Amino acid sequence: MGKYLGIDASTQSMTGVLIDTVTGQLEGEYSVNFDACFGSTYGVTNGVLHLGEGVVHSSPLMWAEALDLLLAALRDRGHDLGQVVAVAGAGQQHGTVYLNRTAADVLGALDPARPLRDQVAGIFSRPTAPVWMDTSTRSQCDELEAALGGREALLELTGNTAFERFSGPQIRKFWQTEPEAYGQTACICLVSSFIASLLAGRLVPVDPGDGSGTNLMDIRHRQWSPQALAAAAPDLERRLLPIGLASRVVGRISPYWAARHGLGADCVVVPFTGDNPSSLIGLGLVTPGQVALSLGTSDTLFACMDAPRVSRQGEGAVFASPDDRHYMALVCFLNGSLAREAVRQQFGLDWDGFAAALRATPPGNHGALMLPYFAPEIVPRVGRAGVARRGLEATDTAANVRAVVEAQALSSRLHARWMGVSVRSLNVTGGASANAEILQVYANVHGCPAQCFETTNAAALGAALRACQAQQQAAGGADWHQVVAPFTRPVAGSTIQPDPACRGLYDEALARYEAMENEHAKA
Ligand code: ADP
Ligand code: XUL
Repeated sequence: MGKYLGIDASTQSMTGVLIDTVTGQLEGEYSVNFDACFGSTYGVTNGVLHLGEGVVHSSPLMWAEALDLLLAALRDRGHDLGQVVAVAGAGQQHGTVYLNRTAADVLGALDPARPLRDQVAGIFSRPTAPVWMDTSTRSQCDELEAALGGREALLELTGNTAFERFSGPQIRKFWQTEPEAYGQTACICLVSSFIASLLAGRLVPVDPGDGSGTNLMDIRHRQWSPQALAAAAPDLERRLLPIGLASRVVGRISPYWAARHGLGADCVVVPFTGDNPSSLIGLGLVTPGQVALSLGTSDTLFACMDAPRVSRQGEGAVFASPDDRHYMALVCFLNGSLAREAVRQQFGLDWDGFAAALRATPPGNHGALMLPYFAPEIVPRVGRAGVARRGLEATDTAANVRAVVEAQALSSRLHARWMGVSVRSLNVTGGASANAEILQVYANVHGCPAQCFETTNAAALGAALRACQAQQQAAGGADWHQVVAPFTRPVAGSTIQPDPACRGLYDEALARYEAMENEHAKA
C-alpha cells in the first residue's frame, strides 16, 4: 500500500495520475499537451505529423522530452515523488519506435545532470514513429494475410485481421521502403514499451495487451508468433524482446529519475500497456461483459471478455487484457474528437456552444444524417476523407453538431454488434466525456446509462492501478477487484440516464444509418 504513479503517453498529450491506496484518493493529475509545449519545436498538430498519402507519424524524441517535463511538473506541484512505490503506464497503441544499437547502453547510463532529450537524441534508427492514425499500409496488410494463409488464418492466430495501423504491417513497410535503416535497427519498441524503457533505464518488453495490436502475437499463448514475425520482416525476432507478463515488475527505476526528479531509488517500474487496455482497468472492467466508451482523439468502445471472440468482418480488434487473464473486444473510430472539433471550428463554437447546439436540437435530428469522415475512417474502412449529408444543410450549425455526434453514437452501436455483449451501461472516459450533452446522445442511442468518473484520464488511472496490483502481487498476492474498486466508482449524481422515448426513434435511425453507410461503401 502506498502511492502509485500512472503515465499515459497518448496522441495529444502525456498525462500522469498519482493515487494513494491508503487514503483511497486520487492525489493529483497533470497533462503535458504536445501542441502547446512542443508544437513549434517538433512541428506537430494534434500531437502528430501528417506526412501525406495517409502517412501519420510522431516524434519519439518529443515523447522523451514530455516525460521529463511531466515528472518535473508533478514534483513542482508539490507531490513527493519519493513516496511512489511503483510506476506503470500506457501508450497510444500500435505506434512503433526504432532504436539503433547504442540505445541499450545510453539508457543504462543516463546522466541526471543533463536533460533526457539531449542524451537520447542519437538512439533512433528512424527519427519519427508511425502512429495509429497511419493508413498507408494496405498492401503490407494484404501481404501479411496472404503469407499466413489468408485473412481467416491471421484472425485465428492473432485475434485480428490485418489493420493498416497495426505494428506488423508498419514494420514491414519500413523494411520494404528503408531497408538500410531497418538493418541499423537493433530493437523495435511500441510507444508503451519505449516510455517504460526510458523509465527503467533499459529495454523493457512489450506486454500482451499492446502486443495484441501488432498482428504479430499469438493471442492465445500471449507470445510473439514466429510465423507472423517471419512473414512481416526478416530477422524481426531478434529486434523484439519476448513478450512479458503485464503484471510482472520489470525492476527498479533508472537512477536518472531518482536524482533528477526525486523518485525513490526503490521505486519499481511495471510494464506499460496500450491506452485502451489500460483504460479497461482504469474503468474497472475486470469482469467479463462490462462495456466502456473512450472519447479521446480516437473514439473507442470496448468490453471485457472471457475468451478471444473475434470480429470476422474486420470491424473490431481483440486484445489481451493487462489483467493477464481476460481479453478485450474493441472498436476504434478514427473520426472521434477531431471530427467533433472540425464541426465546432467550422461554426466558430466553443464546447459550451457545441453543447448548447445539442440541447437546441431534438433526438433524431428530424431524420437528418451525416457520415462523419472528416479523415479516412478505420471502422468502417473508408480510404478517403469525405463527409456525406442526408436531409442536412451544410450551413445549419445546430443540426450539423447533432448530426456528427449522432453519427458517432449510431456507428458505435452498429459496429459493436459482433462483440455479442448486451450494453447495460457505458463507463465513459476521454477528453470529450467531460461533455454531458455528448454523453446524453450516447445514452439515448445505446438505451443505457452513461457513468462518469473522477478523472477523464482512465488510461493513466488504469496504469496507476496496474502499478499497485503488480507491486502487491510481487509482495505476495493481490485481488483485482479490491485494487480497482476504490478508484472506479462513478461520481455520485453523474450518471446520465437514457430517455426511454428515444429507443424506437434510434432503432429506426440505426437502420437508416446502416443503409447509408452501405450505400457509401458501394459508391
Ligand atoms: P488523447 O488521450 O487521445 O490524447 P484526450 O482523451 O485527452 O485525447 O481527449 C482530447 C480531446 O478531448 C480533444 O481533442 C478535445 O476535442 C476533446 N475535448 C476536451 N474537452 C471537451 C469538451 N468539453 N467537449 C467535447 N470534447 C472535449
Ligand atoms: C486502438 C487505436 C487507438 C489508439 C489511440 O486500436 O488505434 O485508440 O490506441 O488512442
